[in-house]
Amino acid sequence: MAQDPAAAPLALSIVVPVYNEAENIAPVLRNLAGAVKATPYEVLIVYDFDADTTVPVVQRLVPEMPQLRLQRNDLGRGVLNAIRKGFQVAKAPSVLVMMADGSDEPQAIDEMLRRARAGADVVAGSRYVRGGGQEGGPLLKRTLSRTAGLSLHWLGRLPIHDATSNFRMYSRRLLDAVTIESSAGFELALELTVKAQRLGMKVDEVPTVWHDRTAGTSRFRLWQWMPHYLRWYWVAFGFGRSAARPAASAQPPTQSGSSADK
Ligand SMILES: Nc1nc2c(ncn2[C@@H]2O[C@H](COP(=O)(O)OP(=O)(O)O)[C@@H](O)[C@H]2O)c(=O)[nH]1
Ligand SMILES: [Mg+2]
Repeated sequence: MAQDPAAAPLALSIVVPVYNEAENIAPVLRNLAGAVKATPYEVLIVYDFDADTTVPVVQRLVPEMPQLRLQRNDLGRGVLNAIRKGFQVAKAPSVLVMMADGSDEPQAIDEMLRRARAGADVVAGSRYVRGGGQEGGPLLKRTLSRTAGLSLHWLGRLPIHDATSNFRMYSRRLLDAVTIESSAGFELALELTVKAQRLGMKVDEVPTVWHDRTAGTSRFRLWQWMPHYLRWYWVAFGFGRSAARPAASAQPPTQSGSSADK
């Protein structure tokens, strides 16, 4: 899958936040490279600290996969800041977030990009539709995620069925239009989806199966992050502090964007 990243404008940036994923990263990247036909693309591996075990493994893979770029997250530790850093440096008009632990199926990416090119500003990898699914993971997390996704779809008029999966493609247009207010972990996907919907942008989905990791440990903090998810859940229903207020004051200093996140 050798390609010259300088040869043509990038079609897609893939942001992969990593935390000590030495055991997982090589098969995940090889699987990705084998699956994605949409070229050219870049893969941004975003790590928090130099001693992260993922880094040397990725360095060894670069000759084989020139589209890999190691990116140090200098916005503060944690997966949210790593993804924000990826958004800052991503160069393509479509930006996909994908995990490094094998949970996401790269076979869906080409179809996600087709939907993005057809005008969708958010394309979710969706577990709660025909052809999608979820394998493994804590029962409570799975149940809450499914309940949130399906209730937002059937009661909250969100056009997609999975509101919280972070395997999601965003348009640069959306990333430039919103001010990210998330402050915890993976609530970001819900925030961006709700804001895209409120901006009148198109939100679409592609079925995918999510697989729990087989190596390493999850750093998902269900109880700690739950209130953050709930905030965006209520905003989606039109309750709570509205995302329509000018958000410039909530803008982290490092984040680019305007206050157009109505
Ligand atoms: N940069 C960075 N990445 C992280 C951090 N925590 C988790 N990740 C990455 O985020 C992805 C999903 O994390 P994981 O803990 O498996 O969450 P889960 O899949 O929801 O259980 C993986 O690619 C992790 O390596 C962190 O603190 N910093
Ligand atoms: Mg995981």
